[in-house]
Amino acid sequence: MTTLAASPELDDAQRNTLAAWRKLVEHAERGWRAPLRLGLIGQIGMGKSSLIAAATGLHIGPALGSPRRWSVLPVGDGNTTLGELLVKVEPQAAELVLRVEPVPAERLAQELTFLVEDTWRAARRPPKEGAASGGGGAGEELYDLLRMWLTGGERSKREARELLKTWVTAEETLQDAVAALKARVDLTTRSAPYERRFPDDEAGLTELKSTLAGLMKGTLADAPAPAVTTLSVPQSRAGALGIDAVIDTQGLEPTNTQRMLTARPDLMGLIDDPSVMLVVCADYTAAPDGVALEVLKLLKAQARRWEGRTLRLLLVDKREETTGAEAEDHRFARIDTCANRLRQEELDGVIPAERVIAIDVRRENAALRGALGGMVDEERTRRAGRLQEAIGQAEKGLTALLGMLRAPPFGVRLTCGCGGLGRRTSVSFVRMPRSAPSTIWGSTSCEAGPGLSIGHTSTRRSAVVGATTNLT
Ligand SMILES: Nc1nc2c(ncn2[C@@H]2O[C@H](COP(=O)(O)OP(=O)(O)OP(=O)(O)O)[C@@H](O)[C@H]2O)c(=O)[nH]1
Ligand SMILES: [Mg+2]
Repeated sequence: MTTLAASPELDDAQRNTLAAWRKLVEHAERGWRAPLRLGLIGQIGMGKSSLIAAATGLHIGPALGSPRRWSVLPVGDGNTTLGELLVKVEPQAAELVLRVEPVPAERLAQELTFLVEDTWRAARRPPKEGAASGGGGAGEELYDLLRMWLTGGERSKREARELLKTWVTAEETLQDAVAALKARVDLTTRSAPYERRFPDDEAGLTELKSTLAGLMKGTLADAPAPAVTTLSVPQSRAGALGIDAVIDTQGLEPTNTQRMLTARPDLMGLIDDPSVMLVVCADYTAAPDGVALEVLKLLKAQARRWEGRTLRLLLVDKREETTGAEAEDHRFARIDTCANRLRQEELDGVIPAERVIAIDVRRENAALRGALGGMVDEERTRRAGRLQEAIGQAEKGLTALLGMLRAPPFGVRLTCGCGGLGRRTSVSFVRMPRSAPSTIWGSTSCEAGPGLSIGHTSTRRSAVVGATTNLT
């Protein structure tokens, strides 16, 4: 196969131009192929984990009534999810696989030192100065985990704190206190990767539920502090959502939101990545709450770069009664009020009213799946649009080039996406004999004038790019 760039008829400038077009199509093709990932962001205790558990089939029995009963993902009063939790949908998998990427040992040691220092100093300060310890934010939950480990398993956080204070203040110097506490934690185990498999049935789910709960609370023997927890779920369980992965995040405190948000690389990573579909979960009665507003403002600041992001603002409806005409009217009014507020904040460009939705996960699983399915369709269309645009530009470029060369003795074929899902994408402009057949690799190719054939193939979802324009 001779590439067009290697043709002797072309000069260097023309070759460089070709390379630039190829890059453009390659980039769009990579975007097209990128896994369909959905991230949930919101204040602590808003209902992110419950929603994900319902949507991905991670429930024991039907996902009806209180999520605390059926959700396999840890659900609680807030501060429940620790680190990032990734639910991956695996087409071929037959069992549930839990993998934990730990918080690195150095960071654990550092946190432990901070914790001891805070406790030691606080215990020695006069009471009026003795404000609450802990750095707040993302580190706060790690502190709680460390407290649990140091003081032993199932104790309450308050009890754990008291016990820790007793041990720490028993030491003469701060240095001794740090050394004594470090000796109590097996940092090697607590920072080693962890993996477990569970059968994909009710018993397996029940076991997984308690394992995950123990992991997040720090009571699971020999398990690390989780930085990223990955849960692989068979496609048959997750159903036909079409999503490759759903990302659950650690909730944000409602105070100091802007600072907390920008200090969280995991959340900023999701916000900055235009290929991630986003659901911002907000409080039903207060939406758009502080966290939602800050996330939307950040997205607005990027709007020029990432136009048309696939995004929803989801009001988690936790009212006692969410069925019946009255409850329904209330919901419409609430969404309306929320949309008005977004307009006042000039955020309706980022999230128009029709993308504000409300769901009560206790009884609206079908609506939830419908909403997520709609996001997937929207994202696919958006990506296809980008790819088509890039192909269109490359085609125009090729036409111009062939015009410059005047009656070249060859034809051109544009191929891309032949690498297969997850493999390297190749985009090339191939020099073809003039007599080459007009249809190459199936229905997505088309004849484009005498000797010129522009073909595009994508092994996946090829129909969407079938509308390659004819260049005659
Ligand atoms: N009524 C009702 N309650 C819900 C819904 N979603 C979640 N809850 C309850 O809200 C509480 C918090 O839910 P989680 O799923 O733990 O919330 P989260 O956002 O993951 O919380 P963190 O991980 O702590 O940030 C739990 O008591 C759930 O039972 C919902 O749609 N309706
Ligand atoms: Mg959670």
